[in-house]
Amino acid sequence: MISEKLSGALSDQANAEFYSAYLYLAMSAYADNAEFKGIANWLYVQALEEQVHGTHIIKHLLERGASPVFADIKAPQASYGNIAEIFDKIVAHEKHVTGLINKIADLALEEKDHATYNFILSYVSEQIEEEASAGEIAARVRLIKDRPDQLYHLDSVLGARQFKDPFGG
Ligand code: OFO
Repeated sequence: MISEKLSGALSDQANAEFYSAYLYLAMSAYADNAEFKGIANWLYVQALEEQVHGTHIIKHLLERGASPVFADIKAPQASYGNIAEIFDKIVAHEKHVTGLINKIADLALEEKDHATYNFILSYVSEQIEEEASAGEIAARVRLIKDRPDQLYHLDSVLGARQFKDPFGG
């Protein structure tokens, strides 16, 4: 049986994942309205992935006989100065999420809950990818700063992203 402390931490993490989904959706709406439809697509696909991250945690809690807690999801920032600001914020946000995941891994180890430790490791790996892809796009956006033609090229590249289940389900 999973401890109340660990189950609470996982419920909080599910909430953080759904907040991430909401944040990416708000960013996607901003990009869409600014006519960066490809970037809007990339962000929308990311929002879908975040929903899977959150749902997967809820399912894990149920499998372990725990009751997930469904708390309020705070409103995300909806307005941005430009595309560079969006990707810089994403990099900072994903680093923050990595910190949250690592704390859960620490707690699972401390409690010798190997099932939760094993479960959370997939999120540890996922965060490596999340930070890397956001960091790569942020760096490219910074490089092409004053060249709208290049930004539109990046927009069409990011428009090709398609949703795929991050856990391969
Ligand atoms: Fe769920 O990884 Fe991003 O936030």
